[in-house]
Amino acid sequence: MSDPQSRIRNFCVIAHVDHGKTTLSDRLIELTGTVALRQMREQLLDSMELEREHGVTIKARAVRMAWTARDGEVYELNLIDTPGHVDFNYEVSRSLAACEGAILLVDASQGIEAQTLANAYLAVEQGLEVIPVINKIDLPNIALDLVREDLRTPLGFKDAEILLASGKTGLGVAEILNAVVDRVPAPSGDQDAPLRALIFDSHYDAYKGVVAHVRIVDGSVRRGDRILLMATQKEAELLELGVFAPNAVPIERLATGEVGYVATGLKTVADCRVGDTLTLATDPAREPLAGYRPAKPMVFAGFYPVLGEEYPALRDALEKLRLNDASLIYEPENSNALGFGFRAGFLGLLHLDIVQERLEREYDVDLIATSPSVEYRVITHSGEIAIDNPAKLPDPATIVEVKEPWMKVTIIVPQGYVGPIMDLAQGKRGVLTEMGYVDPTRAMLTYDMPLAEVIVDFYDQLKSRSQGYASLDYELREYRAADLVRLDILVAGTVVDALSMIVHRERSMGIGRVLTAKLRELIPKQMFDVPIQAAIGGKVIARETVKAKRKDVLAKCYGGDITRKKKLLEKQKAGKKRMKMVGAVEIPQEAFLAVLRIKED
Ligand SMILES: Nc1nc2c(ncn2[C@@H]2O[C@H](COP(=O)(O)OP(=O)(O)OP(=O)(O)O)[C@@H](O)[C@H]2O)c(=O)[nH]1
Ligand SMILES: [Mg+2]
Repeated sequence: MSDPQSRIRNFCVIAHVDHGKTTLSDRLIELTGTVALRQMREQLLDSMELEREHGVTIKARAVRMAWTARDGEVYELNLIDTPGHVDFNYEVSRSLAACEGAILLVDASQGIEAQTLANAYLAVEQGLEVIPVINKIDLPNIALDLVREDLRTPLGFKDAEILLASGKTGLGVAEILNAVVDRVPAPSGDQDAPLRALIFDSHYDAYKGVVAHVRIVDGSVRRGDRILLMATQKEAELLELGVFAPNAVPIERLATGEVGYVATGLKTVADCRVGDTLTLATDPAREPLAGYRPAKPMVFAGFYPVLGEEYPALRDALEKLRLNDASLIYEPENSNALGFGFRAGFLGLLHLDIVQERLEREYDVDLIATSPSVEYRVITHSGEIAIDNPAKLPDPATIVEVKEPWMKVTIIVPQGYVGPIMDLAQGKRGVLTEMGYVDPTRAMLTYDMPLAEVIVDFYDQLKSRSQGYASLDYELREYRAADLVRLDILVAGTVVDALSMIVHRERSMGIGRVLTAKLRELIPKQMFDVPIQAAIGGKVIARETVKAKRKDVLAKCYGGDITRKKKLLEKQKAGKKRMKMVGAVEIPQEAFLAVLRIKED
């Protein structure tokens, strides 16, 4: 028998969103007999309620499988299913660091898309063996030759390397497992060296504390070992370690090259960071592993409890959630309108939505989210500062220059839609930098575009103008100076800091007008007239008024129908949940997000 380490294969499944990673993982899990058939369900690895509802993977998930290869030996395969959405790219890059190989899936009916390229490049950069697989070949009317062309030209694969499969019917799945065994190298770590394990993910368990998901790079670890976290210098005794199959199954020992989990018993996030190296306290490694670059949040928003007394609950919830989400960052923030809350940073708008939903569902806190903002770099006479909350933009007199983030935006779109997409990009201050073709039917456009424009309904517009066919990827290019000013909103004469935004001076008038009009619709009538004003540097540029209400709600009911009355009151109560009293005026959640729905015309 060969040495066990030579029979380990660590690989992940990467692709554009919806190209079938999780469904294919189901088939891999089934064919290897990892889960009993009666316990199988579709998209097994999307175990979070939110993932199942949205049909989208949010978290990378690891699974250990056993596979008897053509040489008759049993191999230990560690699979990581990754998310495809651009916001969760950090999950992908961390997963890649735990693997020697990657299966790159391409939907046969779509061809390669923006995220296919982005993820493939990531895998190649990290030195992984990439196995290209054309998936969903059960679908009718597919043009396999075009998809092969996609994989040949932009990505440089050879026809002979490309596998065909269907995660739906199971076709080609055994070939994929065999290719993993044949093409992906075994892990190369040193069994006799001191333990070095890379923490690529973590979650929190009420009983076991912080559970670190690890890839053992060198050495091995056993139950009962005393471990040391190299970055934080925290020690802990391992009460449990194990593998994901895909549920946690305790085992006695994890050896070089293996993927599994260790329960640290630690109670605070900061002690056991994703990217840190775990070693033995009794025989520590000298050098930690390279780890990861920290996640780079792109959009920021304030989270405030609807009820002030829920602040501690929100703080606890964020802390716990942070354990399951290495890319979430936050710090306390104080708003004169909304009170005590947090400013949190996200990888994108979907990430923001997901975090908000998880906080409300899993931790049962009601919160108000302010409109998302990007991070600005402000050069003042006394130095440079980063501003992620528009309300904090300093006095214009002290500002030399304001810079905003610009992205490199890649769009893949069928030729027929190139015109409308170019119009859209130009309207968003986009500058075309490159135009090429991925195959004879589809163009690839590269733009430089301000992130602030990308986050305001660019994706939705892109989809609607291309009938769903365009795909999008973006990454930070650089910070560029622009003529930016702070637009303040006054409700009943008081500045509501949570509604402030940073806008282009040229467009500030238009935005001020649209925003005040929008707010007039969204802010419910009060017992008195409520003026809503937009101002720049104290100068009012737009004004609307919410007229005082005349009748109370019940006046709408005819007769004495009590159930109807009740319903109406209940509805009103539910609506209230998402309201915040600002001075004497109630402002609903939607008002804080109105900024996102601004369309000037
Ligand atoms: N016809 C067909 N449909 C498939 C196949 N594989 C997946 N699908 C469908 O494609 C959709 C997306 O599948 P998922 O497995 O969730 O895709 P994913 O790549 O994991 O998606 P994300 O994790 O959100 O990026 C689902 O509606 C699946 O039922 C296949 O081989 N054939
Ligand atoms: Mg998935």
